[in-house]
Amino acid sequence: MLSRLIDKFKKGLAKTREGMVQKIREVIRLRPKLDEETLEEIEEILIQADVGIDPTLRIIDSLRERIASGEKVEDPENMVQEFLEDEIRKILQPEKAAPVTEISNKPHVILIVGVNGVGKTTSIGKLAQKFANEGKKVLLAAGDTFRAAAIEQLDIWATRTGSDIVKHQPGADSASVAFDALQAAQSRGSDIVLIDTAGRLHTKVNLMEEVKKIRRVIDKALPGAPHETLLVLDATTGQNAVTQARQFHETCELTGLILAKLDGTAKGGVVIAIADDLDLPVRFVGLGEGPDDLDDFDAENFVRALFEG
Ligand SMILES: Nc1nc2c(ncn2[C@@H]2O[C@H](COP(=O)(O)OP(=O)(O)O)[C@@H](O)[C@H]2O)c(=O)[nH]1
Ligand SMILES: [Mg+2]
Repeated sequence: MLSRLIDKFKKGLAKTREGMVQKIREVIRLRPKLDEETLEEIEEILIQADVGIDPTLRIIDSLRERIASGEKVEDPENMVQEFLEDEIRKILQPEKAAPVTEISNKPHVILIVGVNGVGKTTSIGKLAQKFANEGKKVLLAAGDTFRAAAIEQLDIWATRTGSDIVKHQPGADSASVAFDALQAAQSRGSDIVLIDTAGRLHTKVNLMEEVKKIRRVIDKALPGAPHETLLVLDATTGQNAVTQARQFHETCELTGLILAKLDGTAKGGVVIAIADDLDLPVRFVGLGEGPDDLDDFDAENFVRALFEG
């Protein structure tokens, strides 16, 4: 189970590993003397991999100190790799301490937000599959009422995962879809409610206000809900994902993140930038488009997958 997960992570992170870890190894192989120029090249590689400016500068500074300490380095390639692994693990550590999705509410309500096209609906489908696999009764709420296609897309996931769905006509008020979904969930005895929403730009005030309205209505239908509000980010957007997370966090009371499309991107370092910048756990990562391509995020697996192989 664990090794299957690591293999999946490894596959998903292959491009980030090539663009970051393997490039750093090459640099050191060519310039085993860990001088200022080598450090600058490593710094450049980390920034290219979207590790973020601040964490990169801190990592390089402490590497510089370590080198200046005069310790005899037998194998510079190995020393730097282990050093980076430790530093990255330290940055991701709070993630590890974060609580896993605790399901003590019935129904447990998860609101999903994010900008257009990041992978919200697909992530909901994958979460529905994950919960269905655990024997839970899942209800999906088609809160993205902007386009008929968005409702159909969620409907397909409902069928595929054997979940219930509450949907209204295109153009309907998404808060009322959420309200109806919660009433339906309570009368049908659903375990999990996953609420889809329309993509919104974090810069558009009225759309962000709409999320607040949805939240208020949900709380009215079931006091205390939503129990989780997860922001979906597209890993391929790199540093832009960090900006989005910051702004959504200000309005939407986020409890965690889903990092979609981590497969096939060379920008996987963004996980490090996000963990460094925000006090928010990455709960799940998307590693493909299929129903089983969503995994729990685990810092240790991430580091292992990034550096091994
Ligand atoms: N490769 C890959 N594609 C994904 C992932 N998650 C979503 N997608 C794709 O991204 C596109 C947009 O996804 P969608 O869920 O409709 O985004 P939404 O607008 O936020 O609801 C679709 O083509 C999905 O198949 C992922 O983890 N990996
Ligand atoms: Mg959608």
